[in-house]
Amino acid sequence: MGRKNDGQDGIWLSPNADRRRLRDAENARRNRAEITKALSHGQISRRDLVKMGLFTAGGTIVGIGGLSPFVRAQTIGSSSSFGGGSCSQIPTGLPPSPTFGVQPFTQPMPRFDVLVRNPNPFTFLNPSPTAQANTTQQPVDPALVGGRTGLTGPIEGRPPGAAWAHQGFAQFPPQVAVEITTKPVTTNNSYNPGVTSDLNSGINPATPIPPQFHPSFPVQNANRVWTFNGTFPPKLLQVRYGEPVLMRHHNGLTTNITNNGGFGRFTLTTHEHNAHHGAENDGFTGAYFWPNQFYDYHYPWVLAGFRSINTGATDPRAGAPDGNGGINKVPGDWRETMSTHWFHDHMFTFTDQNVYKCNAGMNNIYSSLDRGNEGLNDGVNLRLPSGTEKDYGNLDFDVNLMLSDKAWDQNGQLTMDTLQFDGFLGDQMTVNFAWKPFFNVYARRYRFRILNASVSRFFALALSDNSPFTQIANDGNLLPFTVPGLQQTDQLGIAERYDIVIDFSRYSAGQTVDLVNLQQMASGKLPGPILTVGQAVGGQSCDPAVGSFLRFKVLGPPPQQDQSLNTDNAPVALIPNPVLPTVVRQRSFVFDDRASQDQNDPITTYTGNGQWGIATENTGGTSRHRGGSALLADYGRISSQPGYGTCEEWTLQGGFGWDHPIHIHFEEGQIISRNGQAPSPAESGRKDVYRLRPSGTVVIRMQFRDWGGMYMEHCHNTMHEDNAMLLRWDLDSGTPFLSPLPTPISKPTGVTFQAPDEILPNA
Ligand SMILES: [Cu+2]
Repeated sequence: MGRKNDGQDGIWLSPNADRRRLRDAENARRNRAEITKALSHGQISRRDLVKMGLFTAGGTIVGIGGLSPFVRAQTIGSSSSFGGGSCSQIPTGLPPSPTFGVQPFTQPMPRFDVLVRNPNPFTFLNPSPTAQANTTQQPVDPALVGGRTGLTGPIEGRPPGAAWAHQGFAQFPPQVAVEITTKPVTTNNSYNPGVTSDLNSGINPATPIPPQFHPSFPVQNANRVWTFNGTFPPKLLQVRYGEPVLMRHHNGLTTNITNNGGFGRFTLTTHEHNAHHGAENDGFTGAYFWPNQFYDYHYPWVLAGFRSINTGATDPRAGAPDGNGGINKVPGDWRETMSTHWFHDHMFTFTDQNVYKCNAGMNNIYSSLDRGNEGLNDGVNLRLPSGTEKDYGNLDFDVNLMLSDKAWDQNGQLTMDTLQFDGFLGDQMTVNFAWKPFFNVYARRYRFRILNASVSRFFALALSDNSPFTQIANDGNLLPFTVPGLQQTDQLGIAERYDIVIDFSRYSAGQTVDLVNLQQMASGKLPGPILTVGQAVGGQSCDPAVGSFLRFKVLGPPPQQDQSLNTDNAPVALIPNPVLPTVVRQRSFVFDDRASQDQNDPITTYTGNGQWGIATENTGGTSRHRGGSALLADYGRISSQPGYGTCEEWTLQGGFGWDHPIHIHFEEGQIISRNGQAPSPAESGRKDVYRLRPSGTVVIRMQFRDWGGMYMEHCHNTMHEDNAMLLRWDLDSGTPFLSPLPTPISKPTGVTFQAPDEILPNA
């Protein structure tokens, strides 16, 4: 272990803990909330906190002055035993979230709210979308510019000019417009679940949905929760290959930086995770935009390799539903077909807070292989559980699940301790922003697209009766072969997605079975022990987010026969891995703590006392633990410049007792080995998040092609990402790119550019 246990590790106070300790914890929470608030309002910097003596050199808060609720607490190590009867507990840093006497599994789980797709983007959107950022000027609210009046800024916050123009805008003109606005939360009066009420646990979509984690919990204040379109439940985007989308994202947050309920930042940048798109549409952490601005994201939805493979679009496996039972063939490699994505805020050093405020949605991608229609039998369609009514995109038996742990204060308002630099854990489980709901199912096969949208929590999932299920996808991608007969998932790290098929035909009407979290955590640094189902549902865990969190209630036989692919028994071939060209370069990245900063740009650099960083072979070869030096985030620093059109092998190294789920933007990778061993069947497909495991090393291969610009690599424990385990890598795809690419500097009056702060040697 690199750092001693200083009291920041998981302390889970029982709601029945001695009153003085609870009172101390509440006082400490208040004091810490004041600091969090000042940080989020930009009144103080993390560096100020160090000067004030509130942080240790290691970046953790010192146990003085009522700031740490743990000063007098007994600590529980991450590998501590569960049970022992002494710790029915609550999570790190906060008093227990009240549940107001409400029983779990008493509210229906809402299906996602399907975003409206509008035809004719060029006439639907006003102003019409443009290849380069629209720099039409508008007055800037003085609140955004220190009270100065009379200033103007662009209506679009995208960096201007050719280098940030939509790549391929003329070749792939948008055919669908989606308009979304991130707003303070309010009541949803236009819920579109995309399915009938019997498939949505009886929810009547015409009934307004207030922003509550449970109908008997308080309504969330507008400044505590910020969502896409300002409402619950989370939003679902449905797209298909060959149909470019223009997503116009409006920033509808207030211009008052302090109107955030104590956490979150009003500047936004949206990452479609892990789209194969130009970097101008990738939600680069420094390309954020301001209240009253919009940002046009152009999603061409092409198959990777489209410039060199199947360029004549002759292979029906490379295609998309055409709306009439046929296939619209597209160029590219059919083995690169993707299925389950999500999109979320990526604001520099505030991603954790903004995503935690519920600024996250999901994106289902439909293809000729994965059509969202289980009835169409054309020899290409894999007929995964979905439905048959529509040509594609049936959601009847294809269900998105967004898992996230939350915490709320004594008034039931969403809250967060942003000073938990090791990682923030909530003590309450939500699915689709609903606290411990139930979901009605018919006795047939269902596909669940399960996303871990937490800040720092890992999951391991099982059914409460230990029944088997089948994994069909990992991250965005269908596996080479289904993995049937699983009784629990692998660990599901932050931002990972597992698609699983559960066959409820073994149950009869009136029976229930729960989805259970087996993954105990006592620290945001890494997952602890994985419990058995018996232990997890038996209430033996110290971790209140362990146990049943979603109850399936079986309605009985389905109204129509299940026509989906039988994935219950033997492995079935889905999508083989793409064939990778020869590796031209190897790189290593070490994810470590005790990172340092060698730059001082006030905008592009993480200026605090950073906990986490990344070492490359160019920063001394290894991490500080190994005699090298990990660097804190600076989005003006170019750490790597892989060659356009090449394949590289990257070694991602963790260790020292932490687990980092590493996300590499833009390109899917294949795991070559994990600690020298071949990956498990469930990890043998393409990935975009790689859990390193404590002391783990993962070797992956990726090719870099089709689009260019500045992308990122970071830990997706967003607390680690924001403090400051993130780097920038650039891909130079030729004209119009400059090499090096200048760094965008976002201001309400417009984005300017500056030379990179640094290009690492041999990048
Ligand atoms: Cu991490």
